[in-house]
Amino acid sequence: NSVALTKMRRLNHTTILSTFAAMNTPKRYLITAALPYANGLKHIGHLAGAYLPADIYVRYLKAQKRDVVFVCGSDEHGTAIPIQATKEGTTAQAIIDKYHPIIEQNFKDLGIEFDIYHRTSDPLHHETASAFFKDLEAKGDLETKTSEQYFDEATSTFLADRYIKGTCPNCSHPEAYGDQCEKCGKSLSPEELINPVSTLSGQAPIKKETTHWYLPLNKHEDFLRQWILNDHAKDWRAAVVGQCKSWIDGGLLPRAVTRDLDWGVKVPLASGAGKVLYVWFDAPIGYISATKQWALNNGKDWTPYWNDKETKLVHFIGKDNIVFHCIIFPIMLKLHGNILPENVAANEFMNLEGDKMSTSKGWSIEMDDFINKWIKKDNGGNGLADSLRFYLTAIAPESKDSEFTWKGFQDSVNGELVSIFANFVNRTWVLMHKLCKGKVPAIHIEFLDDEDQAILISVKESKEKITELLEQYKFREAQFEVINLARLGNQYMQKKEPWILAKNMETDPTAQAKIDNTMHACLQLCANLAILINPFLPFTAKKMCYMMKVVDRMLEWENAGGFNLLKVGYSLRPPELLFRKIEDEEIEAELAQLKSNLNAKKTTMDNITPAASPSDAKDKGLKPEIVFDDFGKIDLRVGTIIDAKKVEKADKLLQLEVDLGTEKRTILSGIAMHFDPAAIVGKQVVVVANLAPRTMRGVESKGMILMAEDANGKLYFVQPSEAIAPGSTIS
Ligand code: B3M
Ligand code: ZN
Repeated sequence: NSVALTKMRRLNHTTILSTFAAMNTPKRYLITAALPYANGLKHIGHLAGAYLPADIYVRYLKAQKRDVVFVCGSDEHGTAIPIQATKEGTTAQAIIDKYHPIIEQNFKDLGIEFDIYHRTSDPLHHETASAFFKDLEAKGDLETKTSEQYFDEATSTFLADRYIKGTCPNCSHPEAYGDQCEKCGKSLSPEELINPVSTLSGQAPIKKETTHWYLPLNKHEDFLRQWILNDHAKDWRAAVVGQCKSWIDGGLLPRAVTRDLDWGVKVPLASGAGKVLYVWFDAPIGYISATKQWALNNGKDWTPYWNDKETKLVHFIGKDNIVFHCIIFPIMLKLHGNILPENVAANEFMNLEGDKMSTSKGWSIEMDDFINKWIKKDNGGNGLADSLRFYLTAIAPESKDSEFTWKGFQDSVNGELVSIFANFVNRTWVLMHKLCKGKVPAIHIEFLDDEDQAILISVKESKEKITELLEQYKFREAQFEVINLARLGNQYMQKKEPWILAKNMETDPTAQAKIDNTMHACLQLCANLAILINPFLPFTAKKMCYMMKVVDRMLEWENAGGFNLLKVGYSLRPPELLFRKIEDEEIEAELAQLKSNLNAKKTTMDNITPAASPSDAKDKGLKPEIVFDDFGKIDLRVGTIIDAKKVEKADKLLQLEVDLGTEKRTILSGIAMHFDPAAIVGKQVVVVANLAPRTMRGVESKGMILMAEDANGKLYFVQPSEAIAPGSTIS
């Protein structure tokens, strides 16, 4: 079969000039993963959102022998830390000293391999952040402004960020913080909160004058438009570009970059005594300090990683951090003379068993818990860290929110890792030991056939595809392709049936040669699988190297795609157990645990927090059942919008005048980001007419209008099918 042979040789000895080999390779890479707040344990949603995809990308780049530095570390400032200290009855310093090492170790146990895991409490970071601020201040890039800010009289504290809570103007979540609503992810300022209260005293704050430094984001709109909406519209994820667009289109405002707090990086100016840098000003600078520390540790120069245009900077984050990494930090970098990110690979959220993951509510799986329960208990010997990595990547929320379920974990591990990947590797090893004396068998050219050739071509093609997907940050699909290749391996072996040939040894003199060819191909395929799976499942790849008696260098990417990885005659070790099955009882125990965590937290939380808002039920199925009388209490009327205008200093609110037939009402509605006021005058709407009035921004809102929202967050008016008299009832 000489045709097959020539083709096989050609494929083996020429490199396919893929689009990527031809593509310009950056001189070096700097990869960052969001710095976790060291205020508590981190859950697997965090892992799936930023750290795991970043780690996969970095492992791939390193296998490509690229110059890459992967930085991360603890974010130890901001109000989240002292607040946790109060909760645990200790100091902020004690909190970060407790959580920093735990989180760092958790990442290690899950195979997330940073080149440096730094911390923002380090003096090097304080120096770096101070110098950065001073530079911008000296160049006149910051503005100062004196304004009235919320102040808690009971504790004599200015209330910024997490020291203030209130209702989210965007989604009505009653527990939104002064910097962000954790429910809908919107970035907020304390002024936007409805009915704000101090989280320190529980009292409504007063306003008091204070002076702060601001970064005038508004002055950089043109730059952002050009850089994001024009230059990166195609290569960034659609959701990232979309969020940026709505921020820019909504009009950017100057953003305070200092705070009246004593925990953080001190403002390095005499006039800033008693103030610190805003945590979101200092934290991303933490990427730079981490790079500096890495350079110091390794005798390297950090500067080209932040200053040379030939460096490719990529941030891995969760979607709630988009505005900081795509808008605020890039403006800071530009002003400071640094390079800008080439990409910001933000993931959506990963939910858990039908609800949003939340450590405080007890509805989450902490990395620490998973490690203690699953990995440590089994002596880490069975690839459970990789099993988790595998499932999290298989359901990676790359383009939409996804959902972790314990059943899904079980199905994914048992159905793909165990019965496809591990099964192929294990069968290959067992048969090779049984039929080929534990050595890599020779190839017998005269017996090679089309199937042998096809499997080699599949390896080449799959490597190309996986490479392409990884370069595009499509980790989920890339991993799927690796499993597909193992699936092909199983099919190939099934067709070849070497165990049948083995039975015909006496009658068929060619049987051993054919068995050798098949087992040779299967072994080479396993070696390829080790290389291709390595970015995703590094522990597994290592075990496979051990089985093959090869050094880790074999895992270099350029080695994949050929069938010459293992030398003929080389003797191999017995098979290792790569993964174990996940049993039903284990899944049931986890589900029961989750429910009891939730109940335990719920009893403690019921005393301190208001009841969940109706919108809590929004992202999952239906709200709890009600009786007709509950519904009957709501007075719904048809109204006609007769006037609409923006509310000053509230970019989300529209002030509507609504004709209700017998009276005209002023109603504030959080729809300003969605509708042009002029375009909605004349529209009919459904009004909750007997809702208690509420004052926002000094305007009394009497009633609420109903809106429908689709999965993309787009809003629609709810209205009668034809225009009818205002005041008409709805029931
Ligand atoms: N610590 C928020 C978070 O963990 C914040 C990220 C900082 S990245 C510079 O989601
Ligand atoms: Zn919200």
